[in-house]
Amino acid sequence: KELDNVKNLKDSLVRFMMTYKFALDEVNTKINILKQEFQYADDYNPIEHVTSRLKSPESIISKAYRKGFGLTLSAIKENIRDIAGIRITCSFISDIYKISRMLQSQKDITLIETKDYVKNPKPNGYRSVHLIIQIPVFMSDRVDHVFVEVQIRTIAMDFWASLEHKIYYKYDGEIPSELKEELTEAAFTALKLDEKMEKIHDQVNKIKEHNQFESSLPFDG
Ligand code: 0O2
Repeated sequence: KELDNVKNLKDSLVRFMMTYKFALDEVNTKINILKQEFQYADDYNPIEHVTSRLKSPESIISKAYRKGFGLTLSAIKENIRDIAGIRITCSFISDIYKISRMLQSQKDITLIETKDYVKNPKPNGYRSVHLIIQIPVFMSDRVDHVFVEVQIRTIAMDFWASLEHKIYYKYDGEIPSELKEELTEAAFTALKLDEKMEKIHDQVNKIKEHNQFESSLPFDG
């Protein structure tokens, strides 16, 4: 009976998932607009790349089991807020906050939660800013308010996280302690690199501002 329930739930989930796909499409469009506008207006685009994914029905069900939520669509809809996930990779730490502010200021986006693992990294060294947002999806007969998880990180943070993620799955979550230590050290190196790059970025901006100021001065008679 339990297996039948899981199968029925899985079928309904396929339809349920469509709303999340539409929500992803909407947020992807928003990010694309920001990206193109940055390029035109600033000649500098802080968004390096964007990826998105829908959580598979299998991993939604296993998360619901693991967290002890009821196996109903409404319980899943309310409690699992990373079914639609978007990851934005940018160049500098300051860009993370710039992008985060821009998304939050859009009228149809409701910010539900911010997890700032850049200011408060996880013990293993994981850094990123996670926003749980909610956006309206207009269907033919209703408006659904859908949760989307937006992860914003630098290239260095992304490099570290993708390797750590692979290792985590390879060892089924039980990373040997020596490797764990090395990963935490690597996270620290990535942090130092981000800080160094931010400093250089600031210096370049100052030089640019100075040159713009100089060239705006009237010619000496
Ligand atoms: P995937 O394959 O990227 O979707 P949860 O961890 O989901 O039970 P919560 O509070 O929702 O609980 O998690 P949180 O802290 O917001 O982080 C969820 C997602 O952030 C993960 O999704 C990862 O994408 C990323 N993440 C968080 N911590 C780490 C980490 O230590 N290392 C790496 N590489 N990624 C991390 P999923 O579903 O685990 O994976």
